[in-house]
Amino acid sequence: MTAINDVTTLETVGEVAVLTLNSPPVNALSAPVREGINNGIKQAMENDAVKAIVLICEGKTFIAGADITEFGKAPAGPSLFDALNMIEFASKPVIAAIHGTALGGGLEVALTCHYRVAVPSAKCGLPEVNLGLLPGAGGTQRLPRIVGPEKALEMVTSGSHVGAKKCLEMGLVDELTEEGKLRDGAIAFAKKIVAEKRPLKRVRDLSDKVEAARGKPEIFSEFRKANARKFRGFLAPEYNIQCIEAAVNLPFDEGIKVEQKLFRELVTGTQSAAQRHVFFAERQVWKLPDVPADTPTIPVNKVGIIGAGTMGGGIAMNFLNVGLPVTIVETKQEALDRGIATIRKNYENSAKKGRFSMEEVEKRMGLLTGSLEMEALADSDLVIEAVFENMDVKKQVFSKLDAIVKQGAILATNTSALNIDEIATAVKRPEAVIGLHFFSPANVMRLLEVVRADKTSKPVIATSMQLAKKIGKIAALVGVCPGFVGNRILAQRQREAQKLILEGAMPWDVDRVLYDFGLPMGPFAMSDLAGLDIGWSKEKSQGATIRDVLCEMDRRGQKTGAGFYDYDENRNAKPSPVVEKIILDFAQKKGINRRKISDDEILERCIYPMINEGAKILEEGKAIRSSDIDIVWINGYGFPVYRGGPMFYGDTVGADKVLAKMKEFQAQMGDDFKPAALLEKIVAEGKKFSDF
Ligand code: TC6
Repeated sequence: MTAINDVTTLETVGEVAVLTLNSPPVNALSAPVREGINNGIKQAMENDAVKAIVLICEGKTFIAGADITEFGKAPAGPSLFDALNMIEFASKPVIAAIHGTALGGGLEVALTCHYRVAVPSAKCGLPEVNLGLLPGAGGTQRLPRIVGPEKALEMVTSGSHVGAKKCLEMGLVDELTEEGKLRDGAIAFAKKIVAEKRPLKRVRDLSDKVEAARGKPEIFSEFRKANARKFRGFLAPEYNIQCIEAAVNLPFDEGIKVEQKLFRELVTGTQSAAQRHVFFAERQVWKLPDVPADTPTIPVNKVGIIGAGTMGGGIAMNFLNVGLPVTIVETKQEALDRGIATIRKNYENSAKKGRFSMEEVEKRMGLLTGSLEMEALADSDLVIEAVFENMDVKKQVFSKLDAIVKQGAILATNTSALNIDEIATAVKRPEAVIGLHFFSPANVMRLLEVVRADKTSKPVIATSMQLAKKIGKIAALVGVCPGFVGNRILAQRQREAQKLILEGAMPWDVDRVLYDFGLPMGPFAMSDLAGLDIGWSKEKSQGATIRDVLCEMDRRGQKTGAGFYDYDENRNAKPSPVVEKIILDFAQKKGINRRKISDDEILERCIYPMINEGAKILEEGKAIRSSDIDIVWINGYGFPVYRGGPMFYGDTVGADKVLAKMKEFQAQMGDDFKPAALLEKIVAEGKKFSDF
């Protein structure tokens, strides 16, 4: 065996050379890996005894793609194209042996090989679109030549991972080998190719599938139309589509030129930078500086939930979904029955949509027990309280739990606003108390804010994070403060949105600007959806806000057919002349001189105070890092991924510009816009939010 470099070895087994890459964690195509491929293939070519070459990886996976950390830096070592040419134009067959995942540049390497074998558990995909990119190493030109443009469009714009068996059917893989015996299987395959004198199969030379699609532009126009909603705001899906179009309409080398040009545009643009930031942020968020990975965790085999309302029921489903038994406690039989029936209905709806079988519904429901007695939670390892948002009620619940639930269990609250340190004073074991703030609908939304109180123990934190992963959430560890991270930042935007409609904008102006920015909906459409009367009571209403006035008129949102907007029978929203008049009258009564407000001002007033609040949260240590705040806002509130979250967006705009605007607004409108000390510091030191 010869070492080609630190990450590559070359070994000859009879007439087959085995080129092995070993660059943990995922064999990404870093400069040494590219060099290893390049020089390894060259050496194997120069050895006359070698008749075929197997390219295989050590560790958990085949090449998982380009090294994402290299994007944006000066190129070093041989280019990926040098290495690919070395493979594709080799005069001896090169066989990719795939296990784990062949992704992005990894699959592109495999596509330049003359043959591909894989174990049944392997997966292939071109997920570049999720990084705001396209497969820029020939992937968009080679893939449709094997699988046809329709399947290629689906793969490159979804970034989905396709299982080996499916790959075999599509022709992406030539043969499956026995699981765990990839090396032997690939060598045997190589020998067979040599013995049968099979010709070198270069994907670039295949033309039947792309030629068949030539002159059928409807393939692309229909695909664009069908996916317009999904792709809204993102550049990369459209660029990927254009590359597949080029593969269909142009000769291979011309298509490669289009691919390279569009790749360069994407890789140097802000969207891809944002999406790469999110890729790393999603991995960083699990790393807790003072709760190391080896912190002991508490085995959680039984979960208790208090409250069978929308929130409690949704939370319960998360655990039932992964096979954990749940006991749900309510005070009244009727409420309990209703809660359990809703869970069943949700599952049955999923089964009807084909997500799983009716047996699965019964299996999950079989794990659920209802009770009217808190004593039923005595042997739970984790109890989550999801009752009415009232401090006294919560404290009573916790004090009761303290007397009932076994020692060592985690006592969690799903509060979205109350002080968890205070809740913890109701028990004799405050170290067991933590906030698990689920977002509604709790069985759907990916975000979980794990709220660490003053006395929460590290095993309780570590267990909560581990459980979050198990139930498929993305969890951010945050500290106790009003609204925690997500809602605290939201409050800034809501305040400005309300002020803006009094000062001169209309709800639909504000909503349009934020929708165009990339949010799923604006604040007023959101209020209408949620119901304007959440937290509102007729008795206490004094007509002091626009909301009060609307609720008093029974304009309580979509459910009453009117709120900030008017709705038709299909719940389509229309700007409301009634609301316009209410707003104008209200502003007049308050002596506000309405003025024309520009779209820029709407955006800056809604978003910059959010960034500023994020800086305050960081300076108070309520979030570990700025990218955690981005994770919260992307996964809990639909902040556009292609803007990287509010803090990354702050860096895109420039902290100095954000600060200057905050100061300008502060001078005009007061201390709602007072810059955070950390914002001032970031600008003074020429730093970025992402440095914190
Ligand atoms: C491309 O190929 C473009 C080509 C155009 C031609 C130029 N680079 O996810 P995990 C790190 S674009 C650098 O926790 P898993 C990751 O940050 C690329 N680093 O593991 C983490 O580091 P940490 C297209 C990478 O087993 C560690 O590896 N490819 C890369 O849950 C472990 O990762 C993709 O988009 C990378 N490419 O999942 C695939 N990939 O430990 C991206 C991972 O310091 N990768 N790391 O935090 C994945 O989808 C997954 O990592 C996985 C493994 C499925 C390969």
